[in-house]
Amino acid sequence: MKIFQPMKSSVTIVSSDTKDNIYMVLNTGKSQHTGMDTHTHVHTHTHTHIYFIQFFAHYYIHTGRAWSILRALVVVLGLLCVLLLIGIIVLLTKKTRDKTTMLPTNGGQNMQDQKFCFPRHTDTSYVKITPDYEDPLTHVTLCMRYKTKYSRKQQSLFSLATYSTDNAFLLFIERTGKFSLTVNAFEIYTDVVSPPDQWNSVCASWSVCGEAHLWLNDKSFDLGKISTRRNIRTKPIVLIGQEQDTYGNNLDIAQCFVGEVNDIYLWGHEGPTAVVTEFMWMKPSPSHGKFLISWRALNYTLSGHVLVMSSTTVCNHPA
Ligand SMILES: [Ca+2]
Repeated sequence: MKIFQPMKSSVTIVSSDTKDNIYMVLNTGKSQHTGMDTHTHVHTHTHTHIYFIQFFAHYYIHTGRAWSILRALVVVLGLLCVLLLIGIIVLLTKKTRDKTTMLPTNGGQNMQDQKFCFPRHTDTSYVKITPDYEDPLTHVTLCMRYKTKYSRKQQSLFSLATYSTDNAFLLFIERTGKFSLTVNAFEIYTDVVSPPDQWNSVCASWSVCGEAHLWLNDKSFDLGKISTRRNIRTKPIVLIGQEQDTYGNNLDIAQCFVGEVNDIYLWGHEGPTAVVTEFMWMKPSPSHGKFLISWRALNYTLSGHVLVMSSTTVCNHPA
């Protein structure tokens, strides 16, 4: 126990030692026992400094200075631990947030490292995707990757139909093995040949002003103008693997796609160059822009014989 109590012009310091003796040290240089203890005896001492030394020895050792230092250390260590914990939480939160921006935002499925395999010639196998947009489109950019064994076969890569127009936005490989692009039923034939037996990255864009472009792997092609002045209507149906001749129907086995597809993206805003460049060169696939279709958040349904598999799994289809 220790009590510090000012008394008029003098200082009274009472301290208990290990024998429960209580000493009063006065600034007059005399010490008196307080008489509060059962082992009472009174000391009068003229050597003030000795009592101060005794007192401080008691104070530092017996009355808890060591405990105070220990407590301070524990508090400091505790604070450091709390700061460390806060730092870790902040870092983890940031990492989670960064990761979250790459995850599906529309409830769709993240298809990264997967692909669709169309192994057979059919008129029933397709992937149906419903892009979600509320206003008619004045700009469209499509990007996707595909692989097929066929060099000279009609194949639909991306068929977007609206209620009023079946070929509202169609990327197609003609019997010649060359691409064609159709927007609102206006068709452009290209001289760009689809290479067989390899993965191809292809993009196509159109704006309501008429400009149309095609990109294939490391090359870009100005397709001139597609003379439709209409927007692409809302509530479209997209089929991968089949070509629609009516809204979601009238499929032709001669135009089915046989092979593998992945990384399907559709954007509805201006400036296709930036997203196409990212798509062609960046790994992983594009992270910016507002998607109408995103491979990282894909809402789709399967029909017929379409396989969803890892991008490293072999998709066998007949030669
Ligand atoms: Ca059609």
